[in-house]
Amino acid sequence: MLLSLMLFAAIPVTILEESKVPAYTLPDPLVASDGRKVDAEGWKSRRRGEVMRALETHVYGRTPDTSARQAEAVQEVREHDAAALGGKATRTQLRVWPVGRKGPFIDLLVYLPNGKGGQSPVFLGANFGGNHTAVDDPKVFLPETWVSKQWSDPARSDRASEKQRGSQSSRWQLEMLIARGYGLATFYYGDVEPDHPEGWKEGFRAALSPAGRDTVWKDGEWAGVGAWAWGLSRSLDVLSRMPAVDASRVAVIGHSRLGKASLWAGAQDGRFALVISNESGCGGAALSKRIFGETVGVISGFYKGRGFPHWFTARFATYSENEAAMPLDQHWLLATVAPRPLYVASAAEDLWADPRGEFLGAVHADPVFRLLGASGLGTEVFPEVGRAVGGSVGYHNRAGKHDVTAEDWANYLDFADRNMKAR
Ligand code: GTR
Repeated sequence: MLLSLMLFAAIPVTILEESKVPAYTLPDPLVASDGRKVDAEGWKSRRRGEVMRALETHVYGRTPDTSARQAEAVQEVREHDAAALGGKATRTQLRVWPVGRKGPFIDLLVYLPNGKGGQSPVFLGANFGGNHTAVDDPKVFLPETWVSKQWSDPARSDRASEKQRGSQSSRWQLEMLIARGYGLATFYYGDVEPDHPEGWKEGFRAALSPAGRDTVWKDGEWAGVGAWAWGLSRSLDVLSRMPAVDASRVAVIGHSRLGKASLWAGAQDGRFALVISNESGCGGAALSKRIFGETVGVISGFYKGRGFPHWFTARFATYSENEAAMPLDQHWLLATVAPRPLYVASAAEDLWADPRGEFLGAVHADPVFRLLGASGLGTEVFPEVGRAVGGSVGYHNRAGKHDVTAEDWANYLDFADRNMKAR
Protein backbone atom coordinates (compact mmCIF):
# COMPACT_ATOMS: atom_id res chain seq x y z
CA MET A 1 0.00 0.00 0.00
CA LEU A 2 2.67 2.44 1.09
CA LEU A 3 4.85 1.42 -1.82
CA SER A 4 2.12 1.91 -4.38
CA LEU A 5 1.30 5.29 -2.88
CA MET A 6 4.94 6.27 -3.18
CA LEU A 7 5.11 5.14 -6.79
CA PHE A 8 1.87 6.89 -7.57
CA ALA A 9 3.16 10.06 -5.96
CA ALA A 10 6.26 9.86 -8.13
CA ILE A 11 4.26 10.26 -11.34
CA PRO A 12 3.81 13.95 -12.12
CA VAL A 13 0.29 15.25 -12.68
CA THR A 14 -0.71 14.97 -16.33
CA ILE A 15 -0.94 18.35 -18.03
CA LEU A 16 -4.27 18.67 -19.78
CA GLU A 17 -4.56 22.46 -19.92
CA GLU A 18 -2.79 24.66 -22.42
CA SER A 19 -1.92 27.27 -19.78
CA LYS A 20 0.17 24.66 -17.92
CA VAL A 21 2.43 23.83 -20.88
CA PRO A 22 5.98 24.88 -19.99
CA ALA A 23 8.18 27.00 -22.24
CA TYR A 24 10.18 24.82 -24.62
CA THR A 25 12.56 25.21 -27.54
CA LEU A 26 12.29 23.06 -30.66
CA PRO A 27 15.40 22.10 -32.61
CA ASP A 28 15.16 23.16 -36.26
CA PRO A 29 15.15 20.08 -38.52
CA LEU A 30 16.83 22.12 -41.24
CA VAL A 31 19.92 22.99 -39.18
CA ALA A 32 22.52 20.31 -39.87
CA SER A 33 25.05 18.89 -37.41
CA ASP A 34 27.62 21.48 -38.54
CA GLY A 35 25.26 24.24 -37.38
CA ARG A 36 24.36 25.42 -40.89
CA LYS A 37 20.88 25.62 -42.31
CA VAL A 38 20.52 23.41 -45.37
CA ASP A 39 18.83 24.14 -48.69
CA ALA A 40 16.68 21.59 -50.55
CA GLU A 41 19.74 19.87 -51.98
CA GLY A 42 21.41 19.72 -48.58
CA TRP A 43 18.28 18.23 -47.03
CA LYS A 44 18.09 15.49 -49.62
CA SER A 45 21.77 14.63 -49.79
CA ARG A 46 22.71 14.89 -46.13
CA ARG A 47 20.39 16.39 -43.56
CA ARG A 48 17.46 14.00 -44.01
CA GLY A 49 19.85 11.13 -43.30
CA GLU A 50 21.01 12.82 -40.09
CA VAL A 51 17.39 13.28 -39.02
CA MET A 52 16.67 9.60 -39.69
CA ARG A 53 19.73 8.55 -37.65
CA ALA A 54 18.56 10.80 -34.79
CA LEU A 55 15.08 9.24 -34.83
CA GLU A 56 16.67 5.78 -34.70
CA THR A 57 19.10 6.69 -31.94
CA HIS A 58 16.74 8.51 -29.60
CA VAL A 59 13.28 7.08 -30.29
CA TYR A 60 12.67 3.96 -32.39
CA GLY A 61 15.96 2.12 -32.80
CA ARG A 62 17.44 0.95 -36.07
CA THR A 63 15.47 -1.38 -38.31
CA PRO A 64 17.68 -4.15 -39.69
CA ASP A 65 18.11 -4.09 -43.45
CA THR A 66 16.31 -7.20 -44.63
CA SER A 67 16.44 -6.42 -48.34
CA ALA A 68 18.87 -9.30 -48.93
CA ARG A 69 16.18 -11.68 -47.65
CA GLN A 70 13.53 -10.61 -50.17
CA ALA A 71 14.12 -13.78 -52.18
CA GLU A 72 13.11 -15.89 -49.18
CA ALA A 73 9.62 -14.37 -49.08
CA VAL A 74 6.85 -16.90 -49.69
CA GLN A 75 3.20 -16.12 -50.13
CA GLU A 76 0.09 -18.21 -50.58
CA VAL A 77 -3.34 -17.11 -51.66
CA ARG A 78 -5.67 -18.74 -49.14
CA GLU A 79 -8.88 -17.37 -50.58
CA HIS A 80 -9.93 -15.19 -53.50
CA ASP A 81 -13.42 -13.98 -54.39
CA ALA A 82 -14.06 -11.60 -57.27
CA ALA A 83 -17.65 -11.08 -56.10
CA ALA A 84 -17.14 -9.94 -52.52
CA LEU A 85 -19.31 -7.23 -50.92
CA GLY A 86 -22.22 -8.13 -53.20
CA GLY A 87 -20.00 -7.91 -56.28
CA LYS A 88 -18.54 -4.50 -55.51
CA ALA A 89 -15.07 -5.76 -54.57
CA THR A 90 -12.51 -8.50 -55.01
CA ARG A 91 -11.27 -10.01 -51.75
CA THR A 92 -7.92 -11.78 -51.50
CA GLN A 93 -6.62 -13.38 -48.32
CA LEU A 94 -2.91 -14.13 -48.40
CA ARG A 95 -0.53 -15.74 -45.96
CA VAL A 96 2.93 -14.26 -46.25
CA TRP A 97 6.22 -15.50 -44.80
CA PRO A 98 8.48 -12.49 -45.49
CA VAL A 99 11.65 -14.23 -44.30
CA GLY A 100 10.83 -17.77 -45.31
CA ARG A 101 8.67 -20.50 -43.89
CA LYS A 102 10.79 -20.93 -40.76
CA GLY A 103 9.80 -17.44 -39.67
CA PRO A 104 6.43 -16.06 -38.56
CA PHE A 105 3.71 -15.24 -41.10
CA ILE A 106 1.45 -12.28 -41.74
CA ASP A 107 -2.14 -12.83 -42.87
CA LEU A 108 -2.91 -10.01 -45.27
CA LEU A 109 -6.51 -9.20 -46.18
CA VAL A 110 -6.99 -7.19 -49.37
CA TYR A 111 -10.13 -5.74 -50.97
CA LEU A 112 -9.94 -4.02 -54.34
CA PRO A 113 -12.83 -2.19 -56.02
CA ASN A 114 -14.46 -3.89 -59.01
CA GLY A 115 -15.41 -2.26 -62.26
CA LYS A 116 -13.12 0.77 -62.00
CA GLY A 117 -10.72 -0.41 -64.69
CA GLY A 118 -6.96 -0.18 -64.32
CA GLN A 119 -5.01 -0.46 -61.12
CA SER A 120 -6.42 0.66 -57.79
CA PRO A 121 -4.84 2.88 -55.15
CA VAL A 122 -4.85 1.21 -51.74
CA PHE A 123 -4.90 2.21 -48.07
CA LEU A 124 -2.73 -0.13 -46.00
CA GLY A 125 -2.86 -0.31 -42.22
CA ALA A 126 -2.37 -2.78 -39.38
CA ASN A 127 -5.39 -3.58 -37.21
CA PHE A 128 -5.68 -4.11 -33.47
CA GLY A 129 -7.93 -7.13 -33.15
CA GLY A 130 -7.50 -9.46 -36.12
CA ASN A 131 -8.65 -9.16 -39.73
CA HIS A 132 -12.07 -10.57 -38.81
CA THR A 133 -12.67 -7.50 -36.60
CA ALA A 134 -11.68 -4.92 -39.23
CA VAL A 135 -14.50 -5.74 -41.64
CA ASP A 136 -17.94 -7.25 -41.28
CA ASP A 137 -17.49 -10.12 -43.70
CA PRO A 138 -18.24 -13.75 -42.76
CA LYS A 139 -15.63 -15.00 -45.24
CA VAL A 140 -12.67 -13.44 -43.48
CA PHE A 141 -10.54 -16.03 -41.69
CA LEU A 142 -10.12 -15.86 -37.94
CA PRO A 143 -6.52 -15.42 -36.84
CA GLU A 144 -4.85 -18.53 -35.46
CA THR A 145 -2.42 -16.43 -33.45
CA TRP A 146 -2.68 -14.61 -30.14
CA VAL A 147 -5.38 -11.94 -30.04
CA SER A 148 -6.09 -9.87 -27.00
CA LYS A 149 -9.19 -8.36 -25.50
CA GLN A 150 -6.96 -6.00 -23.59
CA TRP A 151 -4.37 -5.14 -26.18
CA SER A 152 -1.40 -4.89 -23.87
CA ASP A 153 -2.25 -7.49 -21.28
CA PRO A 154 -1.26 -11.02 -22.30
CA ALA A 155 -2.90 -12.39 -19.18
CA ARG A 156 -6.20 -11.41 -20.72
CA SER A 157 -5.36 -12.55 -24.21
CA ASP A 158 -7.65 -14.93 -25.97
CA ARG A 159 -8.21 -16.94 -29.09
CA ALA A 160 -10.06 -15.15 -31.86
CA SER A 161 -13.79 -15.76 -31.88
CA GLU A 162 -16.83 -15.25 -34.09
CA LYS A 163 -18.22 -12.82 -31.54
CA GLN A 164 -15.52 -10.33 -32.47
CA ARG A 165 -16.36 -10.36 -36.18
CA GLY A 166 -16.82 -6.83 -37.51
CA SER A 167 -16.33 -5.29 -34.07
CA GLN A 168 -13.78 -2.74 -35.39
CA SER A 169 -15.35 -2.25 -38.82
CA SER A 170 -16.34 1.35 -38.14
CA ARG A 171 -12.61 2.09 -37.96
CA TRP A 172 -12.01 0.88 -41.50
CA GLN A 173 -15.10 2.00 -43.46
CA LEU A 174 -14.52 -0.59 -46.16
CA GLU A 175 -17.73 0.20 -48.11
CA MET A 176 -16.82 3.90 -48.28
CA LEU A 177 -13.33 3.15 -49.56
CA ILE A 178 -14.57 0.76 -52.23
CA ALA A 179 -17.31 3.18 -53.35
CA ARG A 180 -14.68 5.87 -53.83
CA GLY A 181 -12.38 3.64 -55.86
CA TYR A 182 -9.81 2.75 -53.21
CA GLY A 183 -8.71 -0.66 -52.00
CA LEU A 184 -8.03 -1.66 -48.41
CA ALA A 185 -5.25 -3.92 -47.15
CA THR A 186 -4.88 -4.83 -43.50
CA PHE A 187 -3.21 -7.32 -41.17
CA TYR A 188 -3.32 -8.04 -37.47
CA TYR A 189 -0.39 -6.28 -35.77
CA GLY A 190 0.11 -9.23 -33.41
CA ASP A 191 1.14 -11.32 -36.44
CA VAL A 192 4.26 -9.16 -36.60
CA GLU A 193 4.75 -8.86 -32.87
CA PRO A 194 2.34 -9.48 -30.00
CA ASP A 195 2.01 -6.25 -28.03
CA HIS A 196 3.54 -6.96 -24.64
CA PRO A 197 7.10 -6.82 -23.29
CA GLU A 198 7.85 -10.47 -24.16
CA GLY A 199 5.89 -10.42 -27.43
CA TRP A 200 8.97 -9.95 -29.59
CA LYS A 201 9.95 -13.57 -28.89
CA GLU A 202 6.98 -14.71 -31.00
CA GLY A 203 7.51 -12.16 -33.74
CA PHE A 204 9.93 -10.99 -36.40
CA ARG A 205 12.36 -9.34 -34.01
CA ALA A 206 13.39 -12.72 -32.66
CA ALA A 207 13.17 -14.32 -36.11
CA LEU A 208 15.54 -11.72 -37.57
CA SER A 209 18.02 -11.70 -34.70
CA PRO A 210 20.98 -14.13 -34.79
CA ALA A 211 20.42 -14.87 -31.08
CA GLY A 212 16.69 -15.46 -31.63
CA ARG A 213 14.71 -15.61 -28.39
CA ASP A 214 17.95 -15.23 -26.40
CA THR A 215 18.59 -11.76 -27.80
CA VAL A 216 19.50 -9.12 -25.25
CA TRP A 217 18.38 -5.86 -26.80
CA LYS A 218 20.93 -3.07 -26.77
CA ASP A 219 20.23 0.62 -26.86
CA GLY A 220 19.81 1.73 -30.47
CA GLU A 221 18.22 -1.52 -31.60
CA TRP A 222 14.65 -1.65 -32.82
CA ALA A 223 11.55 -2.21 -30.74
CA GLY A 224 7.82 -2.83 -31.19
CA VAL A 225 6.95 0.28 -33.19
CA GLY A 226 9.85 -0.51 -35.52
CA ALA A 227 8.70 -4.08 -35.94
CA TRP A 228 5.14 -3.06 -36.84
CA ALA A 229 6.51 -0.47 -39.28
CA TRP A 230 8.65 -3.19 -40.87
CA GLY A 231 5.51 -5.35 -41.20
CA LEU A 232 3.82 -2.52 -43.08
CA SER A 233 6.71 -2.40 -45.55
CA ARG A 234 6.63 -6.17 -46.05
CA SER A 235 2.90 -5.90 -46.75
CA LEU A 236 3.65 -3.20 -49.31
CA ASP A 237 6.05 -5.69 -50.95
CA VAL A 238 3.09 -8.06 -51.34
CA LEU A 239 0.78 -5.35 -52.71
CA SER A 240 3.49 -4.38 -55.20
CA ARG A 241 3.35 -7.90 -56.60
CA MET A 242 -0.43 -7.72 -57.17
CA PRO A 243 -1.15 -6.63 -60.77
CA ALA A 244 -4.46 -4.95 -59.85
CA VAL A 245 -2.78 -2.68 -57.28
CA ASP A 246 -1.23 0.64 -58.23
CA ALA A 247 1.89 0.34 -56.08
CA SER A 248 2.73 3.98 -56.74
CA ARG A 249 -0.45 4.94 -54.87
CA VAL A 250 -0.37 3.07 -51.58
CA ALA A 251 -1.22 5.14 -48.51
CA VAL A 252 -0.07 3.94 -45.10
CA ILE A 253 -2.44 4.61 -42.23
CA GLY A 254 -2.54 3.80 -38.52
CA HIS A 255 -4.41 4.70 -35.38
CA SER A 256 -2.82 5.48 -32.05
CA ARG A 257 0.15 3.16 -31.37
CA LEU A 258 -0.28 1.97 -34.95
CA GLY A 259 -0.27 5.62 -36.04
CA LYS A 260 3.21 5.84 -34.55
CA ALA A 261 4.08 2.75 -36.64
CA SER A 262 2.47 4.26 -39.75
CA LEU A 263 4.59 7.42 -39.45
CA TRP A 264 7.78 5.45 -38.83
CA ALA A 265 6.98 3.21 -41.81
CA GLY A 266 6.35 6.26 -43.98
CA ALA A 267 9.63 7.79 -42.81
CA GLN A 268 11.68 4.71 -43.61
CA ASP A 269 9.98 3.54 -46.78
CA GLY A 270 9.77 6.11 -49.56
CA ARG A 271 7.46 3.86 -51.56
CA PHE A 272 4.50 4.93 -49.41
CA ALA A 273 2.84 7.65 -51.48
CA LEU A 274 0.83 9.14 -48.61
CA VAL A 275 1.29 8.85 -44.85
CA ILE A 276 -1.58 9.16 -42.35
CA SER A 277 -1.39 9.49 -38.59
CA ASN A 278 -4.73 9.05 -36.82
CA GLU A 279 -4.33 10.24 -33.22
CA SER A 280 -0.79 8.88 -32.89
CA GLY A 281 0.01 11.11 -29.89
CA CYS A 282 3.19 10.72 -27.84
CA GLY A 283 5.95 9.05 -29.87
CA GLY A 284 3.88 9.80 -32.98
CA ALA A 285 2.88 13.22 -34.30
CA ALA A 286 2.69 15.04 -30.94
CA LEU A 287 5.58 17.17 -29.71
CA SER A 288 7.16 15.52 -26.63
CA LYS A 289 8.60 18.76 -25.27
CA ARG A 290 5.11 20.14 -24.56
CA ILE A 291 4.73 17.44 -21.87
CA PHE A 292 0.96 17.62 -22.52
CA GLY A 293 -1.15 14.49 -21.94
CA GLU A 294 0.90 11.31 -22.29
CA THR A 295 4.60 11.99 -21.65
CA VAL A 296 7.84 10.26 -22.60
CA GLY A 297 8.08 8.99 -19.01
CA VAL A 298 4.59 7.52 -18.94
CA ILE A 299 4.78 5.86 -22.35
CA SER A 300 8.30 4.46 -22.06
CA GLY A 301 7.89 2.63 -18.76
CA PHE A 302 9.89 5.06 -16.61
CA TYR A 303 7.24 4.75 -13.89
CA LYS A 304 6.98 1.17 -12.68
CA GLY A 305 3.87 -0.65 -13.76
CA ARG A 306 2.91 1.84 -16.46
CA GLY A 307 3.68 2.33 -20.10
CA PHE A 308 5.04 0.35 -22.99
CA PRO A 309 8.82 -0.07 -22.65
CA HIS A 310 8.82 -2.56 -25.54
CA TRP A 311 7.69 0.07 -28.10
CA PHE A 312 10.83 2.22 -28.22
CA THR A 313 14.59 1.87 -28.08
CA ALA A 314 16.08 2.20 -24.59
CA ARG A 315 17.39 5.74 -25.03
CA PHE A 316 13.87 7.15 -25.31
CA ALA A 317 13.09 6.48 -21.63
CA THR A 318 16.17 8.46 -20.57
CA TYR A 319 14.32 11.64 -21.59
CA SER A 320 11.63 11.01 -18.99
CA GLU A 321 11.17 14.21 -17.01
CA ASN A 322 14.04 15.52 -19.12
CA GLU A 323 12.40 16.30 -22.46
CA ALA A 324 14.40 19.51 -22.77
CA ALA A 325 17.52 17.38 -23.33
CA MET A 326 16.06 15.71 -26.42
CA PRO A 327 18.08 16.85 -29.43
CA LEU A 328 14.99 16.34 -31.63
CA ASP A 329 11.23 16.27 -31.40
CA GLN A 330 8.48 14.55 -33.30
CA HIS A 331 8.24 17.26 -35.99
CA TRP A 332 11.49 15.75 -37.28
CA LEU A 333 9.63 12.49 -37.88
CA LEU A 334 6.87 14.30 -39.80
CA ALA A 335 9.47 16.22 -41.81
CA THR A 336 11.02 13.00 -43.13
CA VAL A 337 7.80 12.32 -45.07
CA ALA A 338 8.38 15.45 -47.20
CA PRO A 339 7.74 16.14 -50.00
CA ARG A 340 5.17 13.32 -50.04
CA PRO A 341 1.67 14.12 -48.77
CA LEU A 342 1.10 13.72 -45.03
CA TYR A 343 -2.12 13.83 -43.00
CA VAL A 344 -2.18 14.31 -39.24
CA ALA A 345 -5.52 13.93 -37.46
CA SER A 346 -6.62 14.44 -33.87
CA ALA A 347 -9.83 14.10 -31.88
CA ALA A 348 -10.91 16.97 -29.63
CA GLU A 349 -11.64 14.76 -26.60
CA ASP A 350 -8.42 12.79 -27.04
CA LEU A 351 -6.36 15.08 -24.84
CA TRP A 352 -4.09 12.18 -23.86
CA ALA A 353 -2.70 12.32 -27.43
CA ASP A 354 -2.43 16.17 -27.32
CA PRO A 355 -4.35 17.43 -30.39
CA ARG A 356 -2.64 20.81 -30.38
CA GLY A 357 0.75 19.12 -29.99
CA GLU A 358 -0.03 16.95 -33.04
CA PHE A 359 -1.01 20.06 -35.01
CA LEU A 360 2.18 21.83 -33.91
CA GLY A 361 4.19 18.80 -34.99
CA ALA A 362 2.86 19.43 -38.50
CA VAL A 363 3.37 23.21 -38.23
CA HIS A 364 7.04 22.79 -37.33
CA ALA A 365 7.62 20.18 -40.03
CA ASP A 366 6.03 22.43 -42.63
CA PRO A 367 9.18 24.42 -43.56
CA VAL A 368 10.75 21.18 -44.82
CA PHE A 369 7.74 20.41 -47.04
CA ARG A 370 7.77 23.91 -48.48
CA LEU A 371 11.54 23.87 -48.98
CA LEU A 372 11.08 20.77 -51.12
CA GLY A 373 8.41 22.44 -53.25
CA ALA A 374 5.31 20.93 -51.64
CA SER A 375 2.38 23.18 -50.69
CA GLY A 376 2.55 21.84 -47.13
CA LEU A 377 0.22 22.81 -44.30
CA GLY A 378 0.18 26.52 -45.05
CA THR A 379 -1.29 27.65 -41.71
CA GLU A 380 -0.17 28.06 -38.13
CA VAL A 381 -3.68 28.64 -36.79
CA PHE A 382 -5.10 25.69 -34.87
CA PRO A 383 -8.36 25.07 -36.75
CA GLU A 384 -11.76 24.87 -35.16
CA VAL A 385 -13.04 21.40 -34.32
CA GLY A 386 -14.31 19.54 -37.38
CA ARG A 387 -12.57 21.65 -40.05
CA ALA A 388 -9.98 20.05 -42.33
CA VAL A 389 -7.12 22.36 -43.32
CA GLY A 390 -3.89 22.24 -45.29
CA GLY A 391 -2.49 21.62 -48.74
CA SER A 392 -0.18 18.65 -49.20
CA VAL A 393 -0.01 18.37 -45.39
CA GLY A 394 -3.53 17.91 -44.03
CA TYR A 395 -4.88 18.27 -40.52
CA HIS A 396 -8.20 18.02 -38.72
CA ASN A 397 -9.35 17.85 -35.11
CA ARG A 398 -12.56 15.82 -35.17
CA ALA A 399 -15.18 16.19 -32.45
CA GLY A 400 -15.28 13.20 -30.12
CA LYS A 401 -13.07 10.55 -28.63
CA HIS A 402 -9.97 8.49 -29.44
CA ASP A 403 -11.15 6.45 -32.45
CA VAL A 404 -11.20 6.31 -36.25
CA THR A 405 -14.56 7.29 -37.68
CA ALA A 406 -16.38 7.81 -40.99
CA GLU A 407 -15.63 11.53 -40.68
CA ASP A 408 -11.91 10.84 -40.44
CA TRP A 409 -12.07 8.58 -43.49
CA ALA A 410 -14.09 11.09 -45.54
CA ASN A 411 -11.29 13.59 -44.96
CA TYR A 412 -8.57 11.04 -45.81
CA LEU A 413 -10.31 10.10 -49.05
CA ASP A 414 -10.82 13.73 -50.09
CA PHE A 415 -7.16 14.36 -49.30
CA ALA A 416 -6.05 11.27 -51.24
CA ASP A 417 -8.19 12.34 -54.23
CA ARG A 418 -6.34 15.65 -54.26
CA ASN A 419 -2.84 14.51 -53.35
CA MET A 420 -2.30 10.88 -54.36
CA LYS A 421 -2.63 11.23 -58.12
CA ALA A 422 -1.83 8.50 -60.63
CA ARG A 423 1.74 8.88 -61.84
C1 GTR B 1 -2.50 4.22 -25.01
C2 GTR B 1 -1.15 4.80 -25.17
C3 GTR B 1 -1.13 5.69 -26.37
C4 GTR B 1 -1.79 5.09 -27.57
C5 GTR B 1 -2.97 4.20 -27.22
C6 GTR B 1 -3.44 3.22 -28.28
O1 GTR B 1 -2.65 3.48 -23.86
O2 GTR B 1 -0.86 5.50 -24.02
O3 GTR B 1 0.19 6.10 -26.65
O4 GTR B 1 -0.88 4.41 -28.35
O5 GTR B 1 -2.73 3.42 -26.12
O6 GTR B 1 -2.66 2.66 -29.03
O7 GTR B 1 -4.64 2.98 -28.32
